[in-house]
Amino acid sequence: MEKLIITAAICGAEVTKEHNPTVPYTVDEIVSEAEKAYKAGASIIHLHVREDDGTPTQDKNRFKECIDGIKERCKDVIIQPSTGGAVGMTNEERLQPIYLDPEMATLDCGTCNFGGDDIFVNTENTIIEFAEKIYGLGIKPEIEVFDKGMVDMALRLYKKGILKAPLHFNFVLGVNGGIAATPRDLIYLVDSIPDDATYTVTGIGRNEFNMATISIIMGGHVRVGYEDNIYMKKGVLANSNGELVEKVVTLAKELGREIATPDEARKILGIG
Ligand code: KMH
Ligand code: ZN
Repeated sequence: MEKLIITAAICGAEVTKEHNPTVPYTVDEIVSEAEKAYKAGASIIHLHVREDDGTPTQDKNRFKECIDGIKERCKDVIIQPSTGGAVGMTNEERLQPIYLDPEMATLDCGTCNFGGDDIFVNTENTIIEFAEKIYGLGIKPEIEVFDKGMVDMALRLYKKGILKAPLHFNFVLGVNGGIAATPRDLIYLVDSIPDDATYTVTGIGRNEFNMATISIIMGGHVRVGYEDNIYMKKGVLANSNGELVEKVVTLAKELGREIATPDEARKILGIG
């Protein structure tokens, strides 16, 4: 089986220090959390950034400071800025980090409820605009899927030539408003994508490690990190993103799956 690519989503836009005091806000904290995740075995850093007070931002300069710091301490890691940002941001705001020459960027392929009154809006025209800009800059998109209809949207745009093979998906299961984190629903998503596509699996909250385990067994890849879950197990907060990555490495080793280096991840994903 292909080696396992581990993505660390170290920060996100929603989780705060009130949830877990080690959630990173400052540039130093973000760089340090990225380094811990990288040293533990992550080959991709999925990156959101914050102001010092924790406010999510897509500011290009703030992204540049964080990306420069991460590149200095994690020489070969793949950096994947978010173009999702936080609920309520404009498209222009969200797109800023793609102009920093990253290797990857996210491409959210549909609209969904995001808990409470929040709606994460991605109209068809937004998806097309983002896709054209991302491919236009030679960046590999990771197609973010929160519900099955988003796979179908991606496949429609693929047939039209707007998305290009090989497609790489991130299946996010367990968002309050998206597809449930069940083995059945994960298999449904995996069965719906082309044979030459790759996928990673993100289980939200308490679903993080059971979804990761299923993906390790099925030949998919895994994303973990504070964006998605702040606990090592029920009632035990993680001390760092590195600890969450370490747990996936342990699971993978127990299940006989080797971990991909960043360069091996590039080959698997067709980057560069
Ligand atoms: N923060 C969510 C509203 C992405 O990174 O592309 C969107 C998100 C997806 O996190
Ligand atoms: Zn994200």
